[in-house]
Amino acid sequence: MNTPERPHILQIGPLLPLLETWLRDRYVVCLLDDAPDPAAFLAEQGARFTGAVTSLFGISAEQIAALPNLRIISNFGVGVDKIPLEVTRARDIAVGNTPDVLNDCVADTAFALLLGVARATPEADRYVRAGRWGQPGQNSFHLGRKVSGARLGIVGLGRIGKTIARRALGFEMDLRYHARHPVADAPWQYESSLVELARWADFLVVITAGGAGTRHLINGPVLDALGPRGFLINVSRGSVVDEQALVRALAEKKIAGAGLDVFENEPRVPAELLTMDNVVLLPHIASGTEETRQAMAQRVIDNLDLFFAERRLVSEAR
Ligand code: NAP
Ligand code: 8YV
Repeated sequence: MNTPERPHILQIGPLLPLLETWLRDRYVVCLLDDAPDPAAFLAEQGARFTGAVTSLFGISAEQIAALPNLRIISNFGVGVDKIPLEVTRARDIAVGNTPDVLNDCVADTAFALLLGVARATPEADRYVRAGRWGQPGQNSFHLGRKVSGARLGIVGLGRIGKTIARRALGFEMDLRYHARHPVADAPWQYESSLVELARWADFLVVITAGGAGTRHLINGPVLDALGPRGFLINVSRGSVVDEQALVRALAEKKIAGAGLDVFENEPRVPAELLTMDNVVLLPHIASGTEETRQAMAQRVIDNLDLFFAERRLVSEAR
């Protein structure tokens, strides 16, 4: 008896090795990067793929157009700003993502950045490693800023924003938030004006969705309002912050510092930031723990398996 052929999946960009193994155990997987001429490959072979898996690389409208039988895109990540949803909707292509399983780790990373920049822990670490501690003629390490009890403004009170808010309770922080709409069950004060939230906050943590709707939400006026004693933390998408305005604000000491996990042109980081001690820089690792990445990989698989079995997803991005 013939067994039905397994669905063909187009893999866009490298993935967690464990996920690559799981995918190949279940499906016929083809890595687009292996093709010497990806566009020619898609033109010739695109019709055989019913599924695609991607992550931060996304998938372009042109690539989708070259996949006439595509039914599902399973994204390794909750943010789907690199997937053209207007195109997938028009073609009735399902888009799966990985919400909730990463809330804890992204919230933890927001606090790692917040504490890192306020207490200057990376800079202090460099000071110790350089043998400067206790050296004659060296001043003692400069004082940091107190986090416990400080004012935290959260921009985007979604799944991760709420998790960050709960972490802030442990630090007895005073909390307000901004989003386009107040959140019905949130006990914290809603601020309809982002500039006013920035003016109030000691720490402004950005955790909105990315994409066109939030591009450069954090701009010059918001940074001016945050002021010379305010810190910016970004764990959402680089596109949400006007990076040139941020570099200027840091260089001119218009804000106190920044903790950044994401950048406008990753993996490129503006050269000016590399020499600033009041900036903590991470290579987009907010969800990057063994536990969370494995849970995200499982969700990528579950979304595919459920879709091919029952035309449903565990978590669908809309
Ligand atoms: P979510 O539950 O959909 O929350 C998104 C929040 O953003 C909502 O509160 C939404 O509220 C707000 N928002 C959307 N557009 C806005 C706008 N124009 N102005 C102000 N607020 C706006 O998403 P989530 O699961 O918390 O994830 C949030 C994002 O974090 C993801 O989309 C992803 O880009 C990013 N992320 C980054 C990492 C990382 O590794 N650094 C990891 C995971 C996720 P309203 O609709 O009321 O405006
Ligand atoms: C990345 C993220 O997907 O979930 C998101 O939106 O940005 C991250 O979890 C992850 O780093 C994979 O590249």
